[in-house]
Amino acid sequence: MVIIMTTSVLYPVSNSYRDNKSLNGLWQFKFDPQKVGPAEHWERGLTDTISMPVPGSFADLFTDRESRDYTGDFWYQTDFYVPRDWDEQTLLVRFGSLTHRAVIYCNGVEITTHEGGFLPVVADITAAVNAVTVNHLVIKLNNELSEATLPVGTTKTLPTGRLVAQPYFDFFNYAGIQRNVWLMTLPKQAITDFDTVTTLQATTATLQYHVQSATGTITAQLCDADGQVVAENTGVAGKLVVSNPHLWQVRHAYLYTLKLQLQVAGQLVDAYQTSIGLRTVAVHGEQILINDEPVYLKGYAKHEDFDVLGKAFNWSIVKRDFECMKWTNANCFRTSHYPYAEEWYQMADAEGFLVIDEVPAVGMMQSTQNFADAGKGKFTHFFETPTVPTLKHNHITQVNEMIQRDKNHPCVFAWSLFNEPETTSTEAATYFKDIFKAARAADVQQRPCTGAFEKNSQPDTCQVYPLCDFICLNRYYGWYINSGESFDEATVAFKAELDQWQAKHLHKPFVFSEFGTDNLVTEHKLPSVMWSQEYQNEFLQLYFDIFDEYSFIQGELIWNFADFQTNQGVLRVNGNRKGIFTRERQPKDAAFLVKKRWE
Ligand code: BDP
Repeated sequence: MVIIMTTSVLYPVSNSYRDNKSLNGLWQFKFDPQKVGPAEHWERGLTDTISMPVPGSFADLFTDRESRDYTGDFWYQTDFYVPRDWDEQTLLVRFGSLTHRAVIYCNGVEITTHEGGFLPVVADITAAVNAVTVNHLVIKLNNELSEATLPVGTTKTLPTGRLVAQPYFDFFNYAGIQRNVWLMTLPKQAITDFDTVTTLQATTATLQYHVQSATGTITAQLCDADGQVVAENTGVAGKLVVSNPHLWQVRHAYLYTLKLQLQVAGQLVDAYQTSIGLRTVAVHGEQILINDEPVYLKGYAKHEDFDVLGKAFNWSIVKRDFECMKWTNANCFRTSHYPYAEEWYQMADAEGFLVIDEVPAVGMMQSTQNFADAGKGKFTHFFETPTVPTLKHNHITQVNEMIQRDKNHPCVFAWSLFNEPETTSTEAATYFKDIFKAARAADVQQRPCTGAFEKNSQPDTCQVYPLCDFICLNRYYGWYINSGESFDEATVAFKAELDQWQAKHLHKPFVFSEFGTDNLVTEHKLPSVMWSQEYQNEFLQLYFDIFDEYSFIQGELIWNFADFQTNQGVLRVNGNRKGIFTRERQPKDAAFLVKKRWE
């Protein structure tokens, strides 16, 4: 499916035709618990504000509980001038994300709205800006959860009238302007989007490209890492054929630069350049193939999460996480449970990491302890509720936006379309048929589509797994069930399930997309007990041994890369402690076990 755009979500670049300026910094901020902002015309300019860093998640910056747990409307403002030489161009403000929904105003005029907190929002402010005087950019945000929006949850009103988020998912509901903000130009006649598909021949690779732009002539060049042009073509669509190509290989990335230019009436009017990796992805029988070679996935399901920062984008965290992942010899991660900031994928492209890119469809079971209930057979008729049509619309929109944003990254080799929904009803099957259909229609590369299944999704009951190209299982035998003194049961129960999957002869790869135990760095015990580091090691070893017995298991992504913040509860010790690394990114004992296995 081709998405027609009035603007462009392409990541900002600068060249002779395009310029941009970061709007990151200290913004003005105000909570609006009574939701009086629109009636009092806060869009014209905020008063009585406090300062707030952008990018930032507001929650952990405060010292009082009310502000940390604030749920409802909140407003941001920054003021800016337009550089003098930026006239005659389209002016865009581009947010990496606005969590979870936003209305954008420029100089008091509503520009656009957006639903969904983990994908870019672009506002065309050309008609609203003052060329010479100061401009006011005001954003109204809202972080309430509902069963009609992603990620799924509810919002509770306390007796005091305060709203609090009740996520049906297991991570803190961080919100705010959490990613980079750019003021940027787009030429009036511009390149607005492009897609690419690689195919491999005996000694050549062909990059088929297709550009969306204003009417004109497109030239496409592919340059190698030394800047030499290795292939060239003219036309909105065409082929760039590379002899003796350097392929983008797992953990041995090679990136070319794709340079696109637009000419109108003989004049060069726009250019766009980006890194491109030449690689193919396929699923064949029980194997996942990258460049026709089988790959076994080793790595983690992650979160965007850090002390104080919450979910705020920060290059140093990205860098440290990749260094830690490389140190353990990992080659893959899943962006559980939402698309991450775009810069994560840029680094994954450069480092040769495989990424399973996940849409924020998490919490599709009415439970605030979903993670524990999932293993115990709870069923809530989630897909039979009246909000499902609206939810489905939002889900499909976000699948489209995610694929639109990430389709040209070589690191992204699969789309994860959900995490742990109820899958045993015909309503669920109908719902997900449409989600998969949308994803397959949106991706010209036809990457494998999957989703992560919890324990209720068993071989004989799950109605959704046949839609998947490979099957991702989240399993906690030995933690939420068959744990502690019953640990011996875990092997029996786990293998019994795997035998059932095997007996189905699906000839599809299986990937363990989650498995792990909570543990505290302070806890050591011989013999092990739950929450000790020894227990985590024994649990992981048990899983590794079992994985090695089944040929259809083609990957192991541990839950979780690092400890992370969640809502409070008796099952959480200031967050989820299943990290192989601490929240500060230092290794727990298990990190050494994992490093050795993946060597
Ligand atoms: C799974 C969820 C994940 C949780 C994890 C856990 O997919 O979000 O954090 O369990 O309980 O059910 O640690």
